[in-house]
Amino acid sequence: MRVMLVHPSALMYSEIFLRLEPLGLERVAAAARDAGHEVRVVDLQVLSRELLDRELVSFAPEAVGISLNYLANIPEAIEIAHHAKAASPGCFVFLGGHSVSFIAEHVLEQAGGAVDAVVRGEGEPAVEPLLAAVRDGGLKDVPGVVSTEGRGPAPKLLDSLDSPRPARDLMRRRNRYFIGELDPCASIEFTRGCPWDCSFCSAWTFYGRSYRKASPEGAAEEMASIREPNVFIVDDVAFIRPEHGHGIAAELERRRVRKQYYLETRSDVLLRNEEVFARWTRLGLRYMFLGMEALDAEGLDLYRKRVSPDDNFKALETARRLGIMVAINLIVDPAWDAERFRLVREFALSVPEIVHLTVMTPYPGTEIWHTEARQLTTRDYRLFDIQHAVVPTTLPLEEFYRELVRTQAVLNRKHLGLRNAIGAMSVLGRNLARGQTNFARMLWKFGSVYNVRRQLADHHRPVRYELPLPEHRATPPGRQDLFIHTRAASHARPQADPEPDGV
Ligand code: B12
Ligand code: SF4
Repeated sequence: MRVMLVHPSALMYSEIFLRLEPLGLERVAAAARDAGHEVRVVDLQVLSRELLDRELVSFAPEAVGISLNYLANIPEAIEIAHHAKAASPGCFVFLGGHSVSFIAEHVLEQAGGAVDAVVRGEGEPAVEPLLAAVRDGGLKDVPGVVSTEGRGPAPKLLDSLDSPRPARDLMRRRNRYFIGELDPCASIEFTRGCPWDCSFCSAWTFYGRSYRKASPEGAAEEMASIREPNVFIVDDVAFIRPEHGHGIAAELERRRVRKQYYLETRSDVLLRNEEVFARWTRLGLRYMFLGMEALDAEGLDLYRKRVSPDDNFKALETARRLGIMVAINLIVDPAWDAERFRLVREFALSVPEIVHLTVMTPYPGTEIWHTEARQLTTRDYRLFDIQHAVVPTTLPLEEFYRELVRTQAVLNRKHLGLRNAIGAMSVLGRNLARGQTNFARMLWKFGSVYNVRRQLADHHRPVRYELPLPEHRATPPGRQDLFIHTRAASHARPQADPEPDGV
């Protein structure tokens, strides 16, 4: 069967800093190809809409799958689905990915016949039986699939992360993937899932709090096959298990693989496993994203982060000592007043790290969705990108955005201050010499993306598709009710103790 897989365009507010390869879609592409299908991938983060429209006609796909990790992309995906049906009559259109898994039935209905099925959970084990059912019938028996025939059996977890390898060879314009000065940059996955349970996050609910690891040999072999000199490790929390981090490092050392790396982890993991991170700096680890989320114990408790402010600050010292450049994330509470923003600016200017701000946003699949969703001020999918306020702000909205943009601008100026600008210029020179322009574009884009008028105007666009509200319940749902993958339904056994204290 001719299968076309599509990733929607990048969200403007994240495109400033990064644009990365859609690893999940590449793995689904590999699984479909392994099942004997002819597969083409169109990533609208780096390819034009005109190209997609042309290829929908010239390739005439019999099935079109669209990736929906991000809620904000849902209206665009529905629009692409309508277009695919018109351009390639009779083609079967399906959606899959993180966000759509939590609201599958709703999106299916909203698409008004343009979408035939939604895959909940991991795509690799679902795609072969799904495409077979498209040909032979029996959609309602495919695990993880929701269609007009109803909801199929519970989704299955992949047996092993070692295969299928992402179909990187199917991607075009790979030189457009970058993160900051790591330009160009590929991505890789060492582990899947997270054993913690932060209240604002759906990474743990998607995988039913399971945690799986690729084999060190498999991970190193895949790394060695990557052409790019820079790699983003997509794991939610890197190197939770020190022996796993050491195992991959040993395999990379043996193969003499050297690249520059960017990863995300937690303060307590960095403190506990400092030696692993130190070993990885010798292999090329340069940047680290630490989800600090709040500066005070009260905020950390509220998000159930299970770390103390003290650990967070100790982790920063450790990273500095190791020579790793850290980007810290802080969650902006819509209840913040001007004084609170001022304090954050003061903090951000007092540390050498990059400080990144995201606005607290209840997402389907998170615990806060069930406690906060009833006070949503908007249900426009496009505003659920953690850069807009979707629940009431204490400050009038315009002032809230003024403070937010002012804080973002202070942070941006700090990173592009004279000393950093000189550093940036040398990186820029090196990248331009290699024909890589992503980092250069990033440096000049900030003002056009982050501005109060634009953010406010985003709230006044006509809304065609809206998020559903959580169903009303007398008592809040239990944790298992939030899970997409439940362990009983999985044929792969999670490999780690799911209790954070035990990892
Ligand atoms: C790596 C990552 C990124 C990367 C790469 C994104 C990319 N281009 O793919 C970067 C850093 C760029 C990024 C950015 C953002 N991210 Co992000 N990201 C992740 C992270 C940590 C892992 C995703 C990943 O690659 N996993 C590994 C691959 C193999 O799995 P996967 O992508 O989920 O794919 C599997 C399934 O979803 C499914 N699937 C996926 N696509 C398809 C398609 C079809 C047809 C089918 C059948 C199945 C299918 O099958 C795949 C294989 O099993 C997730 C958290 C998580 N654990 O999921 C957050 C996450 C997806 N991100 C999130 C957010 C909020 C963002 C940002 C909006 C943050 C911001 N404002 O800066 C931006 C927006 C990016 C954009 N669209 O422009 C949220 C999503 C929230 C939501 N409900 O919308 C998540 C869940 C994090 C969280 N803790 O809440 N992100
Ligand atoms: S530790 Fe990170 S990935 Fe895990 S639940 Fe918390 S925020 Fe999500």
